[in-house]
Amino acid sequence: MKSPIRVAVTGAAGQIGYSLLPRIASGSMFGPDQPVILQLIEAPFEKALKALEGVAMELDDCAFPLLKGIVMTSDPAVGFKDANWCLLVGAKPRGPGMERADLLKDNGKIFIEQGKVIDAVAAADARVAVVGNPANTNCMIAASQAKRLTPDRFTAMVRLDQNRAQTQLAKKAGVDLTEVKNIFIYGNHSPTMFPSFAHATIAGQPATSVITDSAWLQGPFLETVGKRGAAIIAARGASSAASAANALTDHVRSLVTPGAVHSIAVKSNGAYGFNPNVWAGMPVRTTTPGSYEVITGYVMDDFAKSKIAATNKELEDERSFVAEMIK
Ligand code: NAX
Repeated sequence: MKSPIRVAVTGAAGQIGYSLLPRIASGSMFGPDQPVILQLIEAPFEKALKALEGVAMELDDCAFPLLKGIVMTSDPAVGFKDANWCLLVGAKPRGPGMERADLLKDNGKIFIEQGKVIDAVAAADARVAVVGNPANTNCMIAASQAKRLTPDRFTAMVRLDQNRAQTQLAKKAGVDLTEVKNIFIYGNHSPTMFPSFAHATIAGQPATSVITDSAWLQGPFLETVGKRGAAIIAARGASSAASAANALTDHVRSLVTPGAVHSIAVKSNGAYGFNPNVWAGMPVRTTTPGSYEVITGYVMDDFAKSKIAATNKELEDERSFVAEMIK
């Protein structure tokens, strides 16, 4: 039996947390032979901490053989202590009448503190995956506080967007989902993201030769993927939770599986024309567990370049809103 790894999860009593924790504890994220200790972090409010107790009771009642311990806390220094993975799901939601800049600043404070504490107390091999929105910029903010952990340790989730895009292409082509490969998400986790359909393949053929309706690819396809979160809120009365938890499971599982090819938001280093100071969705290949290389060399046509320029601009704007905080 391997020794347990420590997985810290913020926002553990939220709706994504509720779907996510059983997946971690059952082995879906780290494999069926990897025991885990869950370190659950919630906001310091009675209601949240009470709800967290209920979640922990349910985890106990699942009798997961891989679950070797549960820590519950509102203190990040306790929650992130020796954590091998830090899954940053908790964030402040946008309230009525709240400007995007205010949301960025409010969440910025949370991610500054969490970035500092993770850098101080997490395990030497710690990896961070950010889900709480605005995910790319929150990730950049957390990474900006780290002196010990290098920026490549900090990734943000665009896998839900990738999964959404994959399904839409499969439906349009009338093929099994598994026939769709190499659909990658570039840029921000927001409606400006760009799912690069021109590099995708369907049953081994270029997606654009299987789906020849380029107006659909450039219009309804991008719109459906980009606005899927809002469509789910309109239908369900609550934001995506099960699919987000599933996507985070995929994000981490791919990152611990050498050879996996997938989309994550990483520090850009200028690839594909992104500002080197923003965290942008990119295609990556996992090298060793927890490490990756950005796949470069995909050639972008003018349409793709204009979409990437727009999502890059949004990321630059978000960075400028919080510039004071990350100095
Ligand atoms: P919920 O509001 O259900 O849960 C969030 C939880 O975080 C709450 O229990 C809250 O008490 C806790 N929290 C707030 N501040 C905290 C802090 N400083 N430390 C620890 N816990 C804290 O939201 P949920 O639906 O679970 O969504 C969580 C986040 O994921 C939101 O920011 C949401 O916008 C974002 N999403 C990101 C997605 C992505 O693809 N990157 C997709 C799904 C989701 O919308």
